[in-house]
Amino acid sequence: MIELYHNDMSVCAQKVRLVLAHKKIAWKSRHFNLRAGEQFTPEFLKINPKAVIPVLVHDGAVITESNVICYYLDEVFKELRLMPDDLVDRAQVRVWLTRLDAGLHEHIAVISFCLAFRQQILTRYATDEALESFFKNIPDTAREVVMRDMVINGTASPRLKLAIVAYKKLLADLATALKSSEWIIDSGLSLADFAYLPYVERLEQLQLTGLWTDYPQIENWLQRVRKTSAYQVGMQDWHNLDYIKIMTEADVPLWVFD
Ligand SMILES: N[C@@H](CCC(=O)N[C@@H](CS)C(=O)NCC(=O)O)C(=O)O
Repeated sequence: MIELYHNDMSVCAQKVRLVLAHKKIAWKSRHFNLRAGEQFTPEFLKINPKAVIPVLVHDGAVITESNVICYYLDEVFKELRLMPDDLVDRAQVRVWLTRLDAGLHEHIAVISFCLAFRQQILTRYATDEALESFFKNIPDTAREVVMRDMVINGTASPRLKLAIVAYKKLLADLATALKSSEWIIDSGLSLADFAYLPYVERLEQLQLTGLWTDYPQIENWLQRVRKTSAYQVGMQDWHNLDYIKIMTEADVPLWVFD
């Protein structure tokens, strides 16, 4: 049996659900409300001491890290492979996915919080005391420090500048990859497309499509990947309209598009 601990709008959970959907694998949902802190329960900490989702449990074996989960699923369920046959192409897929772990994943959280979700937290914890106790309740000091910066400084956070620079570079590189190819890897639809779709869609939800107006091939790719049934089942069916609404009201400073 496959169980997935996940969240409807978490980008790295979306990535795993896309792979499950593409391969038509049946799975049992263990959905967590991250804002309510369900990832910090003692039961879940036994499953993943890092207190993050997604986590896949396959016949009792616990697999963490969304990229690792995707590779695992592609190796165990060999139908409808998402890793290319060619070894060089396969290495390229790994390079793209590694790039998410090497900063882009953290950067998308910074962009999301600084532009949109901080408002949700400021509204929910409306007094100084309530906000302070929200920060103090984050069990990991590193996460607490980042959360304080994003919520308090918002669009003035230096972390936001770094994140935007990193995404501009990513979009330029994606545009180059997609210039003469329908998919990120020339040989066809691969894990790279499903890994990046949630991140590019998140930028779109945060009103940042202006970052790729010079790259029509990115918009074309976005529409192309969204036509897959995996998108419908793995992402669209899980869209949380309340969260999307918060993102459509994102407070995007003009310097982002400079
Ligand atoms: N490198 C990890 C990152 C996992 C991660 O950051 N998950 C986020 C959701 S996208 C999470 O669980 N956050 C919990 C929290 O914010 O407390 C992966 O790719 O699985």
